[in-house]
Amino acid sequence: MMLSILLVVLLPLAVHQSPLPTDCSDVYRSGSGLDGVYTIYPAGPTSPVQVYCDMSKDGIDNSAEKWTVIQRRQDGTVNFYMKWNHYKTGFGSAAGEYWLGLETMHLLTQAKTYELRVDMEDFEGQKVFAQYSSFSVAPEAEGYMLNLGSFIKGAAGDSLKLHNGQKFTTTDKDQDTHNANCARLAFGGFWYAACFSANPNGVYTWGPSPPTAGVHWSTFKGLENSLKTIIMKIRPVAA
Ligand SMILES: [Ca+2]
Repeated sequence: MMLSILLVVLLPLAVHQSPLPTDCSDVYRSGSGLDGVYTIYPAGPTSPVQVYCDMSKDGIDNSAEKWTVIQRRQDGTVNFYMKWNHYKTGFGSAAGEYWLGLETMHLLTQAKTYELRVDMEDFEGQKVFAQYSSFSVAPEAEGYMLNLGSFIKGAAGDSLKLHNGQKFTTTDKDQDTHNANCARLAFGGFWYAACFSANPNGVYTWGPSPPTAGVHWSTFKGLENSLKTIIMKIRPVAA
């Protein structure tokens, strides 16, 4: 008796809800045009994920760009020297530094075709970016392999080419092409080859000559200078 009453009350509510947003472009479509933290549902209503939406206007027609931030470093407050399970499920805070999680990245990028933009800044205030035509992450059974389209534009240059087609490696899961474990050598977790030309998840270091591998984008600042900020963000490719 109790159950049937509940069903009568709850079902009409569920039916009339608008579709849950799967990414920041859906959030924007539902009427929220401001930068900030939002909840998305890449795997349906039981799996909410907090994410930062970069709704900044572009310089062309002043339309919002609706980027879903998947990785952000800016102040060293979050430890990125983490194990497989953390990189799989995500860590940090969507309001600050974080890693969205490989499983969520996979779910998002199997549902839509996304492009990738990587924004970065050095400690002298120079800002550059690198943009790629497509970005997707394979399922866990395929090692969360990175599938990257072509480098389109950006003064940062293409430091991800080496990492395209690589599986993800952490300190406790070596899937790179080096004899040793690149996550241990580079103090991070990434789609390492043997080992890297970009190291966005390295140890946050204040500027030059890091004692260990820092936050690097070799075609921008070489491997001697750690970056002040690096942000990886994705959005659906316009149909
Ligand atoms: Ca290895």
